[in-house]
Amino acid sequence: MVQADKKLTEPKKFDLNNYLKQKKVLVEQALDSSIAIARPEKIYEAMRYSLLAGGKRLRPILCLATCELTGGTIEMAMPTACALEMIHTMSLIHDDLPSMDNDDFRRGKPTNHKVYGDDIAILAGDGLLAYAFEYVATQTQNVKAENIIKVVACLGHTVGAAGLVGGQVLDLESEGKPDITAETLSFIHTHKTGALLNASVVSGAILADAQKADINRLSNYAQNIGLAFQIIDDILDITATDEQLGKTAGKDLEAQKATYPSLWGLEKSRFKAQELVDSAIAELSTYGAKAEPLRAVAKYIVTRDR
Ligand code: GRG
Repeated sequence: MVQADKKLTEPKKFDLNNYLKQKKVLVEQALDSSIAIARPEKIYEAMRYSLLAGGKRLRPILCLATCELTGGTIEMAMPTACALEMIHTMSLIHDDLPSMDNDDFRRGKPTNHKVYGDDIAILAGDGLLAYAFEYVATQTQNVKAENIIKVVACLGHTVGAAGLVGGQVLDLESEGKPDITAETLSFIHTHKTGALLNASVVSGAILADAQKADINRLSNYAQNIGLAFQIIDDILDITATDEQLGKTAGKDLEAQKATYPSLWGLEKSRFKAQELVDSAIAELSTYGAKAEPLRAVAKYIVTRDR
């Protein structure tokens, strides 16, 4: 009897797997209807090939979760959530090109340039990038115009030289230099990986018209999970299989890239990632049960195996 009472009064544990699964279905449906095939068919097919190839959809899910946490709705955030995935996908297409990381597999499928050729892969990336901005500007509803403009500015800042592009340039320059400093490594990853995760969280809050203090707190959360995400990415490149990752594992070692495990070793890297996730979760202390999705996503980032 006591046992049964306890079960009734205990708060229900948040089911992250179910949450991620449900949100992923919503995002996949929205992405599928975001781009129709038109003339010239080849470019639309190439854009859809990579955009609909799967992936964890972490960036759109973070945007939706943050918008809901700060009082907005899924509908308000979905166009931006799709745009974040378009930007992420275009960065993967360009990153995989022979002139960059030269990868043959991504998300368990041949990379875009392997299927369509380098020329179309570059253009598919460009097409997705341009469409991401058009999509936010034309499809966002029930959000103040000034907040839509803020999101567009945030995305522009995030993809450009102050964000992904800058991080990628320093990453390319650091190849074959396994002795780069922790400071340079941190610069690369806060720009290459952290910036888009930060924009995912911040844009969700902007769309919900959140207060500045909330946006700052949530941005701190995002910066912490961003770095943790990259540390785990570096660890998985060593410990996971090609099948788990959907791409060739062990590429960092082959390219003589400095990584967190090469600087700190595997054990310290795992410890640091956990510390960052704890700090991220601490930023959510004022939100109570409403922030369970963001807490669970933070925990997932260090426990994921792909
Ligand atoms: C943005 C204009 C513009 C150009 C791109 C190529 C480039 C400049 C930047 C590289 C960015 C990049 C590929 C960063 C790596 C980020 C990363 C850790 C990707 C893996 O993300 P997951 O694990 O992948 O979320 P899935 O497939 O699950 O979505």
